[in-house]
Amino acid sequence: MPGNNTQRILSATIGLCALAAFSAIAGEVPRVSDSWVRSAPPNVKMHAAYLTLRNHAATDVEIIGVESPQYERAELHHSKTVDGVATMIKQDQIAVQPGGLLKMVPGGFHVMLIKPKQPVRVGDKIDLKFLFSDGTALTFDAEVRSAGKQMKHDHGSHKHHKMN
Ligand SMILES: [Cu+2]
Repeated sequence: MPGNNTQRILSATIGLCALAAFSAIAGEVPRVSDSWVRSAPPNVKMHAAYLTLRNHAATDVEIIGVESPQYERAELHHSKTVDGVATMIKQDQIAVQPGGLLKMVPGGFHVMLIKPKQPVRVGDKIDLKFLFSDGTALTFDAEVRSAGKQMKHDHGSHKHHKMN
Protein backbone atom coordinates (compact mmCIF):
# COMPACT_ATOMS: atom_id res chain seq x y z
CA MET A 1 0.00 0.00 0.00
CA PRO A 2 1.46 3.39 -0.96
CA GLY A 3 0.10 5.00 2.22
CA ASN A 4 1.90 2.55 4.44
CA ASN A 5 5.21 3.05 2.64
CA THR A 6 5.11 6.81 3.12
CA GLN A 7 4.39 6.25 6.76
CA ARG A 8 7.38 3.96 7.12
CA ILE A 9 9.79 6.32 5.34
CA LEU A 10 8.62 9.18 7.50
CA SER A 11 9.14 7.38 10.78
CA ALA A 12 12.53 6.14 9.63
CA THR A 13 13.55 9.73 8.87
CA ILE A 14 12.36 10.92 12.26
CA GLY A 15 14.30 8.12 13.90
CA LEU A 16 17.52 9.08 12.10
CA CYS A 17 17.13 12.75 13.04
CA ALA A 18 16.66 11.83 16.68
CA LEU A 19 19.79 9.69 16.56
CA ALA A 20 21.85 12.42 14.93
CA ALA A 21 20.70 14.99 17.48
CA PHE A 22 21.52 12.64 20.33
CA SER A 23 25.04 11.87 19.15
CA ALA A 24 25.74 15.57 18.58
CA ILE A 25 24.93 16.22 22.23
CA ALA A 26 26.26 13.19 24.02
CA GLY A 27 28.05 10.68 21.82
CA GLU A 28 30.90 12.33 19.96
CA VAL A 29 33.43 12.62 22.74
CA PRO A 30 36.08 9.88 22.75
CA ARG A 31 36.07 7.86 25.95
CA VAL A 32 38.89 6.31 27.89
CA SER A 33 38.59 3.14 29.94
CA ASP A 34 40.90 0.61 31.62
CA SER A 35 43.54 3.24 32.24
CA TRP A 36 46.50 2.35 34.46
CA VAL A 37 50.14 3.22 34.97
CA ARG A 38 52.71 0.52 35.54
CA SER A 39 54.64 1.08 38.75
CA ALA A 40 58.42 1.03 38.60
CA PRO A 41 61.31 1.01 41.07
CA PRO A 42 62.13 4.50 42.44
CA ASN A 43 65.26 4.84 40.29
CA VAL A 44 63.25 4.42 37.08
CA LYS A 45 62.18 7.86 35.86
CA MET A 46 59.90 6.74 33.04
CA HIS A 47 56.49 5.17 33.52
CA ALA A 48 54.13 3.75 30.92
CA ALA A 49 50.39 4.39 30.96
CA TYR A 50 48.01 1.99 29.25
CA LEU A 51 44.34 2.44 28.36
CA THR A 52 41.59 1.90 25.84
CA LEU A 53 40.21 4.85 23.87
CA ARG A 54 36.96 4.50 21.97
CA ASN A 55 36.07 6.95 19.21
CA HIS A 56 32.30 7.52 19.24
CA ALA A 57 32.38 10.17 16.51
CA ALA A 58 31.58 9.74 12.81
CA THR A 59 35.03 11.04 11.87
CA ASP A 60 38.61 10.14 12.74
CA VAL A 61 39.90 11.32 16.05
CA GLU A 62 43.57 12.21 16.13
CA ILE A 63 45.58 12.37 19.34
CA ILE A 64 48.38 14.90 18.82
CA GLY A 65 49.69 15.23 22.35
CA VAL A 66 49.50 14.13 25.95
CA GLU A 67 50.17 15.93 29.23
CA SER A 68 50.33 15.13 32.92
CA PRO A 69 50.80 17.72 35.68
CA GLN A 70 52.66 15.09 37.74
CA TYR A 71 55.42 14.61 35.16
CA GLU A 72 57.85 16.95 33.46
CA ARG A 73 56.97 15.50 30.08
CA ALA A 74 54.66 12.99 28.44
CA GLU A 75 54.86 11.46 24.97
CA LEU A 76 52.94 9.08 22.75
CA HIS A 77 55.02 5.97 22.12
CA HIS A 78 54.87 2.73 20.22
CA SER A 79 56.91 -0.29 21.24
CA LYS A 80 58.37 -2.45 18.54
CA THR A 81 60.74 -5.36 18.51
CA VAL A 82 63.28 -5.18 15.69
CA ASP A 83 65.70 -8.11 15.35
CA GLY A 84 64.96 -9.16 18.90
CA VAL A 85 65.63 -5.70 20.32
CA ALA A 86 62.72 -3.85 21.93
CA THR A 87 62.58 -0.19 20.95
CA MET A 88 60.13 2.63 21.54
CA ILE A 89 59.24 5.07 18.80
CA LYS A 90 57.74 8.46 19.58
CA GLN A 91 54.49 9.09 17.71
CA ASP A 92 53.54 12.58 16.57
CA GLN A 93 49.93 11.54 16.33
CA ILE A 94 47.73 8.48 16.64
CA ALA A 95 44.51 8.37 14.64
CA VAL A 96 41.47 6.33 15.65
CA GLN A 97 38.82 5.50 13.06
CA PRO A 98 35.11 6.26 13.59
CA GLY A 99 33.74 3.68 15.99
CA GLY A 100 37.28 2.36 16.45
CA LEU A 101 39.23 1.34 19.52
CA LEU A 102 42.78 2.28 20.37
CA LYS A 103 44.20 -0.23 22.81
CA MET A 104 47.32 0.91 24.58
CA VAL A 105 48.81 -2.25 26.06
CA PRO A 106 52.29 -3.44 27.10
CA GLY A 107 54.30 -4.13 23.95
CA GLY A 108 52.33 -1.68 21.79
CA PHE A 109 51.12 1.90 22.01
CA HIS A 110 51.51 3.61 25.38
CA VAL A 111 51.79 6.98 27.01
CA MET A 112 55.35 7.56 28.17
CA LEU A 113 55.46 9.56 31.37
CA ILE A 114 58.89 11.11 31.84
CA LYS A 115 60.47 12.39 35.07
CA PRO A 116 57.88 12.30 37.85
CA LYS A 117 57.89 15.53 39.87
CA GLN A 118 57.27 13.51 43.06
CA PRO A 119 57.68 9.83 43.91
CA VAL A 120 54.91 7.76 42.35
CA ARG A 121 53.46 4.89 44.38
CA VAL A 122 51.07 2.04 43.77
CA GLY A 123 47.53 3.33 44.27
CA ASP A 124 48.32 6.92 43.20
CA LYS A 125 46.05 8.52 40.62
CA ILE A 126 47.87 10.07 37.67
CA ASP A 127 46.04 12.89 35.87
CA LEU A 128 46.31 12.70 32.11
CA LYS A 129 45.14 14.85 29.25
CA PHE A 130 44.92 13.93 25.59
CA LEU A 131 45.06 16.78 23.05
CA PHE A 132 43.24 16.22 19.78
CA SER A 133 43.84 17.71 16.33
CA ASP A 134 40.45 19.48 16.38
CA GLY A 135 41.57 21.56 19.35
CA THR A 136 39.60 19.63 21.97
CA ALA A 137 41.09 17.82 24.94
CA LEU A 138 40.11 14.94 27.18
CA THR A 139 41.14 14.62 30.81
CA PHE A 140 41.11 11.33 32.69
CA ASP A 141 43.09 9.57 35.38
CA ALA A 142 44.99 6.32 35.63
CA GLU A 143 45.73 4.34 38.78
CA VAL A 144 49.28 3.20 39.43
CA ARG A 145 49.33 -0.58 39.65
CA SER A 146 52.02 -3.07 40.36
CA ALA A 147 53.22 -4.70 37.15
CA GLY A 148 52.97 -8.02 38.98
CA LYS A 149 49.19 -7.78 38.88
CA GLN A 150 49.22 -7.65 35.11
CA MET A 151 52.15 -9.84 34.30
CA LYS A 152 54.35 -12.51 35.86
CA HIS A 153 54.77 -11.94 39.55
CA ASP A 154 58.15 -11.93 41.19
CA HIS A 155 57.67 -11.81 44.95
CA GLY A 156 61.40 -11.74 45.65
CA SER A 157 62.05 -8.51 43.81
CA HIS A 158 58.92 -6.92 45.27
CA LYS A 159 60.15 -7.42 48.81
CA HIS A 160 63.49 -6.03 47.79
CA HIS A 161 61.91 -2.82 46.43
CA LYS A 162 59.88 -2.29 49.59
CA MET A 163 63.02 -2.32 51.72
CA ASN A 164 64.63 0.46 49.67
CU1 LIG B 1 57.79 4.51 25.75
